[in-house]
Amino acid sequence: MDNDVFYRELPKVELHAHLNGSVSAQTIEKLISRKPHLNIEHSMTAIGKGQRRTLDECFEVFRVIHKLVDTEEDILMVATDVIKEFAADGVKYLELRSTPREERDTGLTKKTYIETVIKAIQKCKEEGADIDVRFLVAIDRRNGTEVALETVNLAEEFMLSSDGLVVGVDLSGDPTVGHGKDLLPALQKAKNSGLKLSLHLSEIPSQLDESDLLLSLPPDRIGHGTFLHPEVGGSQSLVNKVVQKKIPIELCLTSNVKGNTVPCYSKHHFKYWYELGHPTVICTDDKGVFCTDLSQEYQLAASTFGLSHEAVWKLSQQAIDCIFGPEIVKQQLQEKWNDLHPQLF
Ligand code: 6MZ
Repeated sequence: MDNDVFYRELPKVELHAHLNGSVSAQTIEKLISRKPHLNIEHSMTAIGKGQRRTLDECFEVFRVIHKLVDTEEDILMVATDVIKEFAADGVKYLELRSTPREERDTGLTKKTYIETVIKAIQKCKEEGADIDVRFLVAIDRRNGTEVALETVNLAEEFMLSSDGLVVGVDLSGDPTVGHGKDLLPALQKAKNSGLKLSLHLSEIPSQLDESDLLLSLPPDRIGHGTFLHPEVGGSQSLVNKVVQKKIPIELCLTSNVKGNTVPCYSKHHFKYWYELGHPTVICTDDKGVFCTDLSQEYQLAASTFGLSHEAVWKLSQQAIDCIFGPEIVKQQLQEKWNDLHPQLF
């Protein structure tokens, strides 16, 4: 089987995808044509092949995309397109995450924001897309204690009313801004109410205290964890906590290379955690901004670290254990993987 076809056909689980970072070039074009007065060009919303930016510059890109996505209609289109694109890439289970925003000019509220994402998920299901989608409500770390609590309250409300579609909370945003200690009460509240937690941890150096504090919750999954291990200035005690609690790590190779937090693919911390035998899940982070897709991320991991097709299969199958969806969904996904295995090998 052709190598590209193998990766496309490989059934995959995507657990770390920010909605507005995942908007494809085609959808950006549609948004630009809706809002020509903004004078936004596609080059301002994506980081192309071979290009690298600082994390700061990446966050500027998100601000541009947010200007383009500021109505319910935009969110419905963006979320529907993103879900269908993941499905077309062979993703069978997707956990999307997004930060609810309010926009005074358009009347968008945080509540209608979440409702609209849920509507998009239901619409894709009704239209027969071969993908199970769940939603994580994101807390932007720069907004502090009060907003974090408000976000968790909303997430709790939707966990009860969304037919199981809202399954957790994400902590993300510019890692140079704010401190986890201010967000701890909100995260603890979310956990107590049964929401799962996926937290961006140690995405940049010098967050060791914060990571130690947040690991005490503990989170159910870690995003990036780039600087947790001692080889890059982290600590053995942090690694021990992650390993003892078996907390899966979501790893996004291209995002970290293009955002300049790792020097090159071969130095990516995938190697460290994979060799430890620790549960790692390959993800895209922001497939639109970083111009990638999940098939390509698996292929890059395999070619960089010499993984066989069997090893890649195991990696994609092992991701099923790390989802926040219920046990029954895990069983259904395992069956799907078992059915598809003979077609690939
Ligand atoms: C931290 C990130 C991120 O929420 O508007 N986001 N947070 N590190 C990253 N690494 C590159 N990539 C994306 O999607 C965009 C938002 O997701 C978070 C940021 O808060 C960004 O504003 P939503 O759908």
